[in-house]
Amino acid sequence: MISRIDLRGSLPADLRDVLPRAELDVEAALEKVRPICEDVRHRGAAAVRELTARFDGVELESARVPAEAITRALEELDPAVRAALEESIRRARLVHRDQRRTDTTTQVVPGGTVTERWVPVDRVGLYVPGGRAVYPSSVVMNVVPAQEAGVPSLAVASPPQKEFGGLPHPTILAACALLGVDEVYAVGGAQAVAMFAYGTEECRPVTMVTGPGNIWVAAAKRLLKGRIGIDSEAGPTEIAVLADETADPVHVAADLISQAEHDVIAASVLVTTSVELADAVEKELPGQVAATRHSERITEALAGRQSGIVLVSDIEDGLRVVDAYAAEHLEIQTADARAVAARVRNAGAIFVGPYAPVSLGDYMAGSNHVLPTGGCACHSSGLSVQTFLRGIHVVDYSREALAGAAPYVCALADAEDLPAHGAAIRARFDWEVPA
Ligand code: HSO
Ligand code: ZN
Repeated sequence: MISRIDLRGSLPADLRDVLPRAELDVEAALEKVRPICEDVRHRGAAAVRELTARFDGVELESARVPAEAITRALEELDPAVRAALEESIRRARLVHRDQRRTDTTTQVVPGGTVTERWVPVDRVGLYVPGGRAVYPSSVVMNVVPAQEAGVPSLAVASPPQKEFGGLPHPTILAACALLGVDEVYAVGGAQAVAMFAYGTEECRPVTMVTGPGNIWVAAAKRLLKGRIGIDSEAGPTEIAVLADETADPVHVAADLISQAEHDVIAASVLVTTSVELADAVEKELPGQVAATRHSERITEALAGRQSGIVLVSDIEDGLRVVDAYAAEHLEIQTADARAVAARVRNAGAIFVGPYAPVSLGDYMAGSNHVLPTGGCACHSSGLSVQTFLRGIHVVDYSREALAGAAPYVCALADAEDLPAHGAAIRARFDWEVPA
């Protein structure tokens, strides 16, 4: 059901060659998405309406979801789900509030300061997928950091669903209501990203688009990046577990299965020093998979070449392997898990010890679940308050402070053959460079 890679003995020089990984071909979708984006750019709301009829089979007079529909979705939400979402929002707010940054002022020389001022982007468009993956938890994970960053304007777009009268999925609307988001559009796919980027008669343009989506959404984000800011491109979900003989195979198997549940191309990787644990997990998987609802999807994900059990000689090698893999989610289930976790350098999020499964992080840990996939954790972080902030340097120098810098500026300007740069300084001192 899951393949094995034996790396006991010496590790290969480039571990990434032997570690399994799936890739999405976003490039190929770019050409299909380009005319859609152009159409929305030139014809605005009319184009959005026609594309929605074509792709979603829904005729809508307006893409904007009426306020009553959002309120009603919350009223009709299962109280247990409402309580869970409220608690998820509360915990996420605690963590993300602490990520806020304060401005810093550095005195570089007497009379010369640089202040770094943190300013949120003006307006964010959040894309929320419809169809099979209806994740109100992802609405929480995107909206909370934007709100805590102080983003003044936030709009959500999610595909219209035929079975809900052309509105986005009701749990998505209810999550928006709980978060205080009242600007919601029933638009999906590339046309939603284009609507946000260019704006239409119905929707003001945004400065940044975040949120997961299918390949068309990813392609539209890549195409329009620059005009708008985007978060990192979210690929299929990944879990890696670094475990030794102290780990419980029942828990390890359950955690591997939990993320395989997302997608047939989701990745579940166990890295272990213990052959006994590997055997026990392998023995445990079929029963647990058979007992769960999405067993077909999970079986395909576990059997795929992106998943596997990797055997290593010791924890040192295990750490090398998980660092090379740079998983979106990494669980540490070893003796002294905290100490091992502290040594990990590359992971989107780290889950320490037996009582911090990834599912906790998906919903209720307070951490963010929008994390770098595909190995991008070696250079990027997950969604946070920082994603929505810009640090603006404010330079404030007195005449004396500029005089002190003048000879240096002029010397470097001459060295770069940019004499007008030096002249801009000298003009302030009657064309003399101060001594
Ligand atoms: N594990 C997914 C997030 C998620 N799980 C949403 C359940 N719902 C990517 O981090
Ligand atoms: Zn998940």
